[in-house]
Amino acid sequence: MSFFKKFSTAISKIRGKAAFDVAYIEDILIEADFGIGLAARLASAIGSEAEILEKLKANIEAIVASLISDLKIDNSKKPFVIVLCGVNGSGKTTTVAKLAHLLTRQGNTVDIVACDTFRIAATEQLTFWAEKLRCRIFKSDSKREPASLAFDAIERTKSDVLIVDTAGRLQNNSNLMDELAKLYRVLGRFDASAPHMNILIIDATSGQNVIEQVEEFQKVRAISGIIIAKMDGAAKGGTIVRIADEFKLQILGVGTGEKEFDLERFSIDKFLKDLAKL
Ligand SMILES: Nc1nc2c(ncn2[C@@H]2O[C@H](COP(=O)(O)OP(=O)(O)OP(=O)(O)O)[C@@H](O)[C@H]2O)c(=O)[nH]1
Ligand SMILES: [Mg+2]
Repeated sequence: MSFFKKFSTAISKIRGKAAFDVAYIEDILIEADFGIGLAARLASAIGSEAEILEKLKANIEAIVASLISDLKIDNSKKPFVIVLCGVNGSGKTTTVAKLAHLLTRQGNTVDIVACDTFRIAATEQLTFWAEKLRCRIFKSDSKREPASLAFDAIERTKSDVLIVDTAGRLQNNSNLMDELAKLYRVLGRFDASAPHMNILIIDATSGQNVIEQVEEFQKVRAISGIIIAKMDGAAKGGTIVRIADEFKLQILGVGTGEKEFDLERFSIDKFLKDLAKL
Protein backbone atom coordinates (compact mmCIF):
# COMPACT_ATOMS: atom_id res chain seq x y z
CA MET A 1 0.00 0.00 0.00
CA SER A 2 1.34 3.45 -0.83
CA PHE A 3 2.76 5.74 1.76
CA PHE A 4 0.04 8.34 1.29
CA LYS A 5 -2.64 5.69 0.99
CA LYS A 6 -1.53 4.43 4.38
CA PHE A 7 -1.66 7.94 5.67
CA SER A 8 -5.17 8.46 4.42
CA THR A 9 -6.16 5.10 5.86
CA ALA A 10 -4.58 6.19 9.10
CA ILE A 11 -6.51 9.41 8.95
CA SER A 12 -9.78 7.68 8.24
CA LYS A 13 -9.18 5.20 11.03
CA ILE A 14 -8.55 7.88 13.59
CA ARG A 15 -11.29 10.16 12.31
CA GLY A 16 -14.01 10.31 14.85
CA LYS A 17 -11.74 9.17 17.62
CA ALA A 18 -11.26 11.53 20.51
CA ALA A 19 -7.51 11.09 20.73
CA PHE A 20 -5.17 11.66 17.80
CA ASP A 21 -3.22 8.45 17.16
CA VAL A 22 0.42 9.49 16.86
CA ALA A 23 1.67 5.94 17.41
CA TYR A 24 -0.01 4.81 14.22
CA ILE A 25 1.71 7.51 12.16
CA GLU A 26 4.98 6.58 13.82
CA ASP A 27 4.57 2.92 12.78
CA ILE A 28 4.01 3.94 9.19
CA LEU A 29 7.15 6.07 9.19
CA ILE A 30 9.18 3.23 10.67
CA GLU A 31 7.92 0.98 7.93
CA ALA A 32 9.05 3.54 5.37
CA ASP A 33 12.63 3.29 6.76
CA PHE A 34 12.74 6.58 8.62
CA GLY A 35 14.16 4.71 11.63
CA ILE A 36 12.62 4.53 15.07
CA GLY A 37 14.02 7.74 16.56
CA LEU A 38 13.28 9.97 13.59
CA ALA A 39 9.85 8.40 13.08
CA ALA A 40 8.96 9.19 16.68
CA ARG A 41 10.17 12.77 16.34
CA LEU A 42 8.36 13.43 13.08
CA ALA A 43 5.18 11.83 14.35
CA SER A 44 5.18 13.66 17.66
CA ALA A 45 5.45 16.99 15.85
CA ILE A 46 2.08 16.34 14.26
CA GLY A 47 -0.58 17.85 16.45
CA SER A 48 -3.70 16.89 14.59
CA GLU A 49 -4.82 14.71 11.73
CA ALA A 50 -5.39 17.75 9.54
CA GLU A 51 -1.74 18.71 9.56
CA ILE A 52 -0.15 15.29 8.97
CA LEU A 53 1.18 15.88 5.46
CA GLU A 54 1.90 19.56 5.90
CA LYS A 55 3.91 18.99 9.10
CA LEU A 56 5.69 16.01 7.65
CA LYS A 57 6.77 18.00 4.61
CA ALA A 58 7.93 20.96 6.67
CA ASN A 59 9.93 18.78 9.04
CA ILE A 60 11.55 16.74 6.29
CA GLU A 61 12.43 20.02 4.59
CA ALA A 62 14.02 21.29 7.80
CA ILE A 63 16.25 18.22 7.88
CA VAL A 64 17.31 17.91 4.25
CA ALA A 65 16.92 21.31 2.54
CA SER A 66 20.26 22.78 3.62
CA LEU A 67 22.06 19.58 2.64
CA ILE A 68 20.90 19.35 -0.95
CA SER A 69 23.78 20.40 -3.10
CA ASP A 70 25.17 20.18 -6.62
CA LEU A 71 28.46 18.51 -7.25
CA LYS A 72 31.05 21.26 -7.52
CA ILE A 73 34.45 20.80 -9.08
CA ASP A 74 37.39 22.91 -8.02
CA ASN A 75 39.24 23.45 -11.28
CA SER A 76 42.35 24.66 -9.46
CA LYS A 77 42.92 21.01 -8.60
CA LYS A 78 44.19 19.06 -11.54
CA PRO A 79 43.09 16.40 -11.64
CA PHE A 80 40.14 16.90 -9.33
CA VAL A 81 39.85 13.41 -7.86
CA ILE A 82 36.52 11.85 -6.92
CA VAL A 83 36.36 8.46 -5.23
CA LEU A 84 33.10 6.56 -5.08
CA CYS A 85 32.71 4.06 -2.27
CA GLY A 86 29.88 1.93 -0.98
CA VAL A 87 28.78 -1.62 -0.27
CA ASN A 88 28.48 -4.12 -3.09
CA GLY A 89 25.73 -3.53 -5.58
CA SER A 90 24.90 -0.09 -4.21
CA GLY A 91 25.34 1.58 -7.60
CA LYS A 92 28.96 2.82 -7.59
CA THR A 93 29.98 1.88 -11.12
CA THR A 94 26.77 3.20 -12.65
CA THR A 95 27.22 6.42 -10.69
CA VAL A 96 30.78 6.76 -12.03
CA ALA A 97 29.20 6.80 -15.49
CA LYS A 98 26.57 9.31 -14.42
CA LEU A 99 29.14 11.68 -12.94
CA ALA A 100 31.44 11.30 -15.95
CA HIS A 101 28.50 12.18 -18.20
CA LEU A 102 27.47 15.17 -16.07
CA LEU A 103 30.96 16.60 -15.68
CA THR A 104 31.79 16.11 -19.36
CA ARG A 105 28.62 17.99 -20.29
CA GLN A 106 29.74 20.78 -17.99
CA GLY A 107 32.89 21.12 -20.08
CA ASN A 108 35.39 19.10 -18.08
CA THR A 109 37.57 16.38 -19.47
CA VAL A 110 37.07 13.23 -17.43
CA ASP A 111 39.09 10.05 -16.99
CA ILE A 112 37.92 7.06 -15.00
CA VAL A 113 39.79 4.37 -13.10
CA ALA A 114 38.53 0.82 -12.68
CA CYS A 115 39.84 0.16 -9.18
CA ASP A 116 37.47 -2.74 -8.61
CA THR A 117 40.18 -5.05 -9.88
CA PHE A 118 38.82 -7.91 -7.82
CA ARG A 119 36.16 -8.83 -10.37
CA ILE A 120 36.86 -8.91 -14.12
CA ALA A 121 33.21 -8.13 -14.79
CA ALA A 122 33.58 -4.86 -12.90
CA THR A 123 36.31 -3.68 -15.27
CA GLU A 124 34.25 -4.80 -18.26
CA GLN A 125 31.25 -2.87 -16.97
CA LEU A 126 33.30 0.31 -16.61
CA THR A 127 34.95 -0.23 -20.02
CA PHE A 128 31.48 -0.28 -21.57
CA TRP A 129 30.74 3.09 -19.99
CA ALA A 130 34.12 4.55 -20.94
CA GLU A 131 33.48 3.66 -24.59
CA LYS A 132 29.94 4.97 -24.51
CA LEU A 133 30.91 8.23 -22.83
CA ARG A 134 34.23 8.54 -24.67
CA CYS A 135 36.26 8.77 -21.50
CA ARG A 136 39.74 7.48 -21.04
CA ILE A 137 39.81 4.50 -18.72
CA PHE A 138 42.69 3.28 -16.59
CA LYS A 139 42.30 -0.43 -15.94
CA SER A 140 44.21 -3.59 -15.39
CA ASP A 141 43.84 -7.02 -16.98
CA SER A 142 45.13 -8.79 -13.92
CA LYS A 143 44.03 -8.45 -10.32
CA ARG A 144 46.35 -5.54 -9.78
CA GLU A 145 46.30 -3.71 -6.49
CA PRO A 146 43.68 -0.97 -6.69
CA ALA A 147 45.97 1.54 -4.96
CA SER A 148 48.74 0.98 -7.47
CA LEU A 149 46.34 1.37 -10.40
CA ALA A 150 44.95 4.56 -8.85
CA PHE A 151 48.42 6.00 -8.45
CA ASP A 152 49.23 5.22 -12.04
CA ALA A 153 46.05 6.99 -13.11
CA ILE A 154 46.52 10.13 -11.04
CA GLU A 155 50.08 10.40 -12.28
CA ARG A 156 49.28 9.89 -15.94
CA THR A 157 45.93 11.57 -16.43
CA LYS A 158 45.82 14.85 -18.33
CA SER A 159 42.15 15.40 -17.61
CA ASP A 160 40.39 17.87 -15.33
CA VAL A 161 38.64 15.17 -13.36
CA LEU A 162 39.57 11.65 -12.36
CA ILE A 163 36.76 9.43 -11.08
CA VAL A 164 37.77 6.33 -9.16
CA ASP A 165 35.46 3.30 -9.03
CA THR A 166 36.07 0.98 -6.10
CA ALA A 167 35.14 -2.55 -5.10
CA GLY A 168 32.13 -3.25 -2.92
CA ARG A 169 33.14 -6.77 -2.11
CA LEU A 170 36.45 -8.45 -1.37
CA GLN A 171 37.22 -11.62 0.55
CA ASN A 172 35.94 -9.92 3.66
CA ASN A 173 34.97 -6.54 4.96
CA SER A 174 38.23 -5.68 6.67
CA ASN A 175 40.10 -6.41 3.44
CA LEU A 176 37.79 -4.06 1.64
CA MET A 177 38.36 -1.28 4.16
CA ASP A 178 42.12 -1.86 4.16
CA GLU A 179 42.22 -1.62 0.39
CA LEU A 180 40.25 1.59 0.50
CA ALA A 181 42.49 3.08 3.15
CA LYS A 182 45.50 2.26 1.02
CA LEU A 183 43.89 3.79 -2.04
CA TYR A 184 43.23 7.07 -0.20
CA ARG A 185 46.80 7.10 1.13
CA VAL A 186 48.32 6.57 -2.28
CA LEU A 187 46.22 9.31 -3.89
CA GLY A 188 47.25 11.60 -1.05
CA ARG A 189 50.89 10.88 -1.79
CA PHE A 190 50.49 12.42 -5.23
CA ASP A 191 48.37 15.34 -4.01
CA ALA A 192 47.91 15.80 -0.28
CA SER A 193 44.39 17.16 -0.81
CA ALA A 194 43.27 14.15 -2.89
CA PRO A 195 40.77 12.66 -3.12
CA HIS A 196 38.97 15.97 -3.28
CA MET A 197 35.63 14.29 -2.93
CA ASN A 198 34.84 10.99 -1.31
CA ILE A 199 31.28 10.12 -2.20
CA LEU A 200 29.36 7.33 -0.54
CA ILE A 201 26.81 5.60 -2.75
CA ILE A 202 23.78 4.32 -0.90
CA ASP A 203 21.15 2.01 -2.35
CA ALA A 204 17.80 3.59 -1.53
CA THR A 205 16.23 0.17 -1.28
CA SER A 206 18.70 -1.19 1.25
CA GLY A 207 16.69 -0.03 4.25
CA GLN A 208 17.76 -0.90 7.73
CA ASN A 209 21.53 -1.06 7.77
CA VAL A 210 22.34 2.25 6.05
CA ILE A 211 23.47 3.87 9.27
CA GLU A 212 26.08 1.15 9.79
CA GLN A 213 27.20 1.60 6.19
CA VAL A 214 27.84 5.30 6.67
CA GLU A 215 29.65 4.67 9.96
CA GLU A 216 31.88 1.97 8.48
CA PHE A 217 32.96 4.03 5.49
CA GLN A 218 33.37 7.20 7.59
CA LYS A 219 35.88 5.33 9.73
CA VAL A 220 38.17 4.92 6.73
CA ARG A 221 37.83 8.46 5.43
CA ALA A 222 35.44 11.37 5.91
CA ILE A 223 32.55 11.26 3.47
CA SER A 224 32.11 14.48 1.48
CA GLY A 225 28.59 13.68 0.43
CA ILE A 226 26.20 10.93 -0.54
CA ILE A 227 24.42 9.94 -3.71
CA ILE A 228 21.34 7.79 -3.25
CA ALA A 229 21.04 5.33 -6.12
CA LYS A 230 17.87 3.50 -7.15
CA MET A 231 15.46 6.12 -5.91
CA ASP A 232 13.30 5.11 -8.87
CA GLY A 233 12.77 1.72 -7.29
CA ALA A 234 12.65 2.81 -3.68
CA ALA A 235 9.54 1.71 -1.89
CA LYS A 236 10.75 3.24 1.33
CA GLY A 237 12.65 6.45 0.72
CA GLY A 238 12.84 7.35 4.40
CA THR A 239 16.48 6.24 4.29
CA ILE A 240 17.64 9.50 2.73
CA VAL A 241 16.03 11.61 5.44
CA ARG A 242 17.44 9.39 8.13
CA ILE A 243 21.00 9.71 6.86
CA ALA A 244 20.62 13.47 6.49
CA ASP A 245 19.29 13.69 10.03
CA GLU A 246 21.99 11.55 11.64
CA PHE A 247 25.09 12.57 9.69
CA LYS A 248 24.31 15.95 8.10
CA LEU A 249 26.02 14.76 4.94
CA GLN A 250 25.50 16.66 1.71
CA ILE A 251 23.05 15.02 -0.66
CA LEU A 252 24.81 15.35 -4.00
CA GLY A 253 22.20 13.63 -6.12
CA VAL A 254 19.81 10.76 -6.54
CA GLY A 255 19.99 7.96 -9.07
CA THR A 256 16.75 7.50 -10.93
CA GLY A 257 17.61 4.76 -13.40
CA GLU A 258 20.37 2.77 -15.06
CA LYS A 259 21.32 5.23 -17.81
CA GLU A 260 24.11 7.80 -17.67
CA PHE A 261 21.65 10.70 -17.54
CA ASP A 262 19.59 9.23 -14.68
CA LEU A 263 21.07 11.45 -11.99
CA GLU A 264 19.03 14.25 -10.50
CA ARG A 265 19.22 16.85 -7.80
CA PHE A 266 17.22 15.63 -4.83
CA SER A 267 13.78 17.24 -4.78
CA ILE A 268 11.65 17.05 -1.66
CA ASP A 269 8.45 17.54 -3.62
CA LYS A 270 9.32 14.77 -6.04
CA PHE A 271 10.35 12.54 -3.15
CA LEU A 272 6.96 12.99 -1.49
CA LYS A 273 5.16 12.52 -4.79
CA ASP A 274 7.10 9.34 -5.57
CA LEU A 275 6.26 7.94 -2.17
CA ALA A 276 2.64 8.60 -2.94
CA LYS A 277 2.86 6.80 -6.29
CA LEU A 278 4.25 3.53 -4.95
N1 LIG B 1 16.87 1.38 -11.26
C1 LIG B 1 18.12 1.76 -10.98
N2 LIG B 1 19.10 0.86 -11.06
C2 LIG B 1 20.36 1.26 -10.76
C3 LIG B 1 20.65 2.60 -10.37
N3 LIG B 1 21.98 2.67 -10.13
C4 LIG B 1 22.48 1.44 -10.38
N4 LIG B 1 21.51 0.58 -10.75
C5 LIG B 1 21.63 -0.85 -11.09
O1 LIG B 1 22.01 -1.54 -9.92
C6 LIG B 1 22.89 -2.60 -10.23
C7 LIG B 1 24.19 -2.44 -9.46
O2 LIG B 1 24.79 -1.23 -9.88
P1 LIG B 1 26.37 -1.08 -9.99
O3 LIG B 1 26.63 0.30 -10.48
O4 LIG B 1 26.99 -2.19 -10.74
O5 LIG B 1 26.72 -1.20 -8.44
P2 LIG B 1 28.15 -1.31 -7.78
O6 LIG B 1 28.07 -0.63 -6.47
O7 LIG B 1 29.20 -0.87 -8.72
O8 LIG B 1 28.26 -2.89 -7.55
P3 LIG B 1 29.58 -3.72 -7.17
O9 LIG B 1 30.65 -3.28 -8.09
O10 LIG B 1 29.15 -5.15 -7.37
O11 LIG B 1 29.88 -3.43 -5.75
C8 LIG B 1 23.09 -2.56 -11.74
O12 LIG B 1 22.21 -3.47 -12.33
C9 LIG B 1 22.71 -1.13 -12.11
O13 LIG B 1 22.24 -1.01 -13.42
C10 LIG B 1 19.56 3.53 -10.26
O14 LIG B 1 19.70 4.71 -9.90
N5 LIG B 1 18.33 3.04 -10.58
MG1 LIG C 1 30.92 -1.79 -9.36
